Amino acid sequence: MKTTIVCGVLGAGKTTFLNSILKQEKGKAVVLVNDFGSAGIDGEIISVGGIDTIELPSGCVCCTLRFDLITAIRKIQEQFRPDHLFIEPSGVASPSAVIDVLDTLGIQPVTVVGIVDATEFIEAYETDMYGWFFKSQVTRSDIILINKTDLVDEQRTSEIIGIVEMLNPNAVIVPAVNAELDAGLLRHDMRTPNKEGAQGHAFQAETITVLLKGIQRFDFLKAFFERMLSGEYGMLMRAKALVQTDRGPYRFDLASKQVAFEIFGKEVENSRLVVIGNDLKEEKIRKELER
Ligand SMILES: Nc1nc2c(ncn2[C@@H]2O[C@H](COP(=O)(O)OP(=O)(O)OP(=O)(O)O)[C@@H](O)[C@H]2O)c(=O)[nH]1
Ligand SMILES: [Mg+2]
Repeated sequence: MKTTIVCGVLGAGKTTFLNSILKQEKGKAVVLVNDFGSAGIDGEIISVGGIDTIELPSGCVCCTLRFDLITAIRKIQEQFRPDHLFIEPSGVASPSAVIDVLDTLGIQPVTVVGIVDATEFIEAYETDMYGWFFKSQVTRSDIILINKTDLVDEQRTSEIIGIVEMLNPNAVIVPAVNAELDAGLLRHDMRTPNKEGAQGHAFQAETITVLLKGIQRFDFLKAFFERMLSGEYGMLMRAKALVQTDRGPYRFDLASKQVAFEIFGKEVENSRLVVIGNDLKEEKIRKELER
């Protein structure tokens, strides 16, 4: 079983990458997601494409979930016997912990794809806003996608490539839009040896999950997502939702200080929204949504 680990900060484009690469996959693929308080949103987004998707409970693979991860991978091997396992750890995890687990289980070959969000990479790098695991996502990756290059100019993309090259001279670096990668590049003979060892992570963020009852008004939710950008609900890093609205099933995203929404491929039974950030105004958020 070959394994691809997809890492990158909150909202960088990991799930987008999976959806795109899975379309090119010829063998049997299974996806394991460990999302940061996502209430199963990523799992549902991926499985709508017909791919078997297993969710690890909310938490972080590099801290409390090591045992769960081992159990889940063993189960996947027995139950599905996939040719290719894709793992999307939460955006606040270092790939090292996952690589460690795969080593322990004797699983190879393993490729790590790191997704960099071009709109915030330089700020995150210069201010060290995510702590050490952010650099570790770059230094431990074999392929690095500089994603969302449609939202920055060429000069910015070149600057990012320069920094990424310096941090990881061995990686294959690919600028991308919508995390598109030619699957041919996903060779599994490119792992660089693990010099770093697993560490805990220092990043902290709050997460709020809101369950939305009944059919929601599309216009209201769109406006709510736009208001979230203004800072009135706290320091938001990421929000996402799957919602059954009066215009049908919709997926809403807030990432890279942008709001996006698109129609979702199937009816949403349990409409839900996840907000991740700091100093979140939970009461205000709930009051407005749980009316
Ligand atoms: N403009 C633009 N938007 C993108 C690009 N790639 C992804 N997005 C959007 O960014 C948002 C987040 O993408 P996801 O793929 O869900 O990101 P993620 O890394 O899986 O997010 P988490 O799992 O929550 O950490 C979605 O609205 C995507 O459509 C890109 O290249 N350009
Ligand atoms: Mg995701």
